[in-house]
Amino acid sequence: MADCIFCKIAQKEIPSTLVYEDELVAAFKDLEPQAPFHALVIPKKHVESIAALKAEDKELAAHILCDVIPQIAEEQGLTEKGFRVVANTGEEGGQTVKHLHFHILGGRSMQWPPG
Ligand code: IU
Repeated sequence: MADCIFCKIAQKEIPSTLVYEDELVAAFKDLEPQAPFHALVIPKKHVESIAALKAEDKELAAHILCDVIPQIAEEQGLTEKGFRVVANTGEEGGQTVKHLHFHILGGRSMQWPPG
């Protein structure tokens, strides 16, 4: 999508610190990290949010959750101690960038409930 900053990051029109990339997915360090490790996993195709996922996106969503996130967690040494995955969705969900993204946060103890 022309004006989407995460599409531009996925297309490398805007630089980012990539931690993972394949044909379908990119993951890059968050510019305002909220934990010692904080990355965002995005589909390269524009999907607004979890609420906008369609049946045709099942393989993509499964790939992100079953393959990409566990691989990044393992590579970053987060698997044993644990980490948090967050997908803020919509206005009340606190989503500020309207391109689906999964935050991976790790390297410190997390609190619950979130704010
Ligand atoms: P949110 O779930 O939509 O609120 O998260 C958006 C995140 O994207 C937030 O943590 C920002 O720091 C992050 N981010 C970024 O890493 N690079 C950018 O160019 C922009 C936002 I815009």
